Amino acid sequence: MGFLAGKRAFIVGVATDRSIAWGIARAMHREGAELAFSYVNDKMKERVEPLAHSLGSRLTMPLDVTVDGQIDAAYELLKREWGALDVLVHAVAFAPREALTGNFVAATSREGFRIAHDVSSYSLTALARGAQPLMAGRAGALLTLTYLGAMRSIPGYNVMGLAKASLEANVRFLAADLGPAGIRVNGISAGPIKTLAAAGIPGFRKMLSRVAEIAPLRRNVTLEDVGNTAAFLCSDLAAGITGEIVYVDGGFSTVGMSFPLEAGEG
Ligand code: NAD
Ligand code: 0WE
Repeated sequence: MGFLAGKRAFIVGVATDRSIAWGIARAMHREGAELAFSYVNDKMKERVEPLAHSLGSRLTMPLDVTVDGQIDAAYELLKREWGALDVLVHAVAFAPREALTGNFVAATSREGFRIAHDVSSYSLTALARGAQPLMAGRAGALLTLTYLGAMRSIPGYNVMGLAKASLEANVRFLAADLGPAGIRVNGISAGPIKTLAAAGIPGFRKMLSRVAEIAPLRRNVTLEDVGNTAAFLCSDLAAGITGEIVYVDGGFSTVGMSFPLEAGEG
């Protein structure tokens, strides 16, 4: 029996079969969880529904996290269909494309800042509010996805780094608030993975190859790496872990000499 048998998980953030949320869904399904999925708009509905069906899920719904009414409607549907919820996966981030292009100061407008923080951080608080009553009396778990740009300046990540720093603080404040109700809240800081959100980021391929040269494991991380850690963190195996950011990055963030030695030097 899988270590998530009997758990019901709501997955927010699947866009394609390369989405990190999809890697998480596959791992959770393998471990016996029952899944529900949201899609951001009608275009994504066409992509997400067949993916959901392939994991035996018929529970899919629209959810743009910037619209309060859609959050309410999603939880009303979950309450009607399931009555309760064990796991929420938040794998959503967005900043206007111009905000991720060029230098930080030049690229960061008031509106870009607002949108990045609304979609990428506030949405976790809003989704946690809806999940709380459905998780009452159960060992609930919330999980979000973050990136090293929260802690270090990374060229081009720009205002998304500020939004991820806010998201990581959000994890700690939610953990403190919801812990007494038995709900754990954690984040995974993933190394770069080629997803839809990464497509079209200038220099992303080069970033992948540099990380694979420098990281202790000498490779990039996979959807399976992140999915397995996510399944663990949302299971009762991780019952003592909350308010934590777990790095799934092949160790990249732990090294301080960020260039490989030339052949023969070591
Ligand atoms: P992705 O494009 O597959 O997923 C991003 C998701 O965000 C999409 O499903 C998109 O529909 C959704 N989204 C955007 N705006 C939304 C809104 N207003 N309402 C609801 N959903 C919305 O890309 P991904 O890389 O799988 O991203 C998932 C998470 O992983 C993000 O938080 C991202 O920051 C994080 N992350 C990604 C990487 C990477 O290198 N790919 C690394 C670390 C962390
Ligand atoms: O969080 C992310 C990317 C999130 C993202 C991506 C886009 C592209 C399309 C947010 N908003 C948008 N807006 C769009 O219009 N990552 C962790 C992936 C990523 O993005 C980078 C990275 C990495 C890694 C941008 C610059 C440098 C590194």
